[in-house]
Amino acid sequence: MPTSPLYLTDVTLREIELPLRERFIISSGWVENRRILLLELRDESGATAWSECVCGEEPNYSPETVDTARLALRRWLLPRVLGRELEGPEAVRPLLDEGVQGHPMAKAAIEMGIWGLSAEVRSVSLSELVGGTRDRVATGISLGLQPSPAALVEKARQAVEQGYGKVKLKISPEKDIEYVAAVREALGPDRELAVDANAAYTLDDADRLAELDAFGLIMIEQPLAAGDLVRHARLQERLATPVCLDESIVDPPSCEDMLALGSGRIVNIKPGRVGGFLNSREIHDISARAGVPVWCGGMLESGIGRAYNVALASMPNFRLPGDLSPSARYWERDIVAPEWTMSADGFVTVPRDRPGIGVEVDIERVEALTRRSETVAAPGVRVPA
Ligand code: OSB
Ligand code: MG
Repeated sequence: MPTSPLYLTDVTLREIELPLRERFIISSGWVENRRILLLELRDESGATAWSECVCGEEPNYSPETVDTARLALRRWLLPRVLGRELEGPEAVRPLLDEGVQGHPMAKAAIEMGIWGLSAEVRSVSLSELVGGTRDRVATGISLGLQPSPAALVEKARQAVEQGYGKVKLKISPEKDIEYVAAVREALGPDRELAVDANAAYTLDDADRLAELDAFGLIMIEQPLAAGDLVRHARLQERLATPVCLDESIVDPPSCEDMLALGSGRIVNIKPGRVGGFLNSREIHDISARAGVPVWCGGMLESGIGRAYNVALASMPNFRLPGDLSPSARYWERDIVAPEWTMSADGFVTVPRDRPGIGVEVDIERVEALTRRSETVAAPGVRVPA
């Protein structure tokens, strides 16, 4: 593929507020109005690409938030890439990591945006640029905590009817066995069912978690705290159900540690959580070599972040359905056209026939939803006020 270096002239940081159709509750918190940080990157040829920072408003899932990411982007991260020769998207990670600890979601928003911009400039699909091979990706749904087992059963039934290939139930120590039992009973033994605890348990709960083995789950996602790789290994020894790690996998070394310790048997890759596409690809490759399947997690992204997830999930070792629900599951109306849809048999199409991220941003709608906006420019570049 012919490549020429990129020079970013300016990046506009916008915060929009996009109301979810319904409150999404997990063991560590909840969200109703999604505050989303969007980046619009521009290069010296005038080409642009949009990307999304996946942080939440509160630091319940990870330490980063919309507010910390905006600060990190403006103050430390954007100045490292603006006006600098970028050989290609693979060159971005070291520039962002040098001298800046942490802030993986803020870093990923830039790094992924440069993948998107490169795809645009080279006139290839993002999927092709990152090494994707699939035309469509299997889709699962992640159901938030519900007020009663009956309410959860109703949601799960609807999901199966809509065609989802996997149903994931959020659990907490207050809402686990009884809820999972009710859903398994209602859906029958053959449905792919998973649970996600978002780090709500400790190793003292091992006996209780082992009770979940009775329900034939395809995985239990992140039962223990993010840093608990050793304790996850102890827990995995006691469970028949495969442990999948989400919050614990923050970069390629943490994935290697999981494999070395036996802390889990499946990896959830969220490109924002691991600092971008290059790290995602490394984690994908490390897992593939170990015979460990990966799948693409979600962070209630708008249609922009979803485009990146779908492109990533078209890589070959994404072997389980991703949390890649269609736009209409989350929003009255998305901010992209076309909106993301799911086929009746539970697949989302990878837009491999379109250059760049494969969807157009609905600027008017973004403007209407914008709560704040600022443009950070390379030295010497003038931007309209
Ligand atoms: O743990 O996977 C998670 C949403 C916010 C924070 C953490 C998680 C989630 C989800 C939603 O499960 C998945 C989706 O975007 O549909
Ligand atoms: Mg999770």
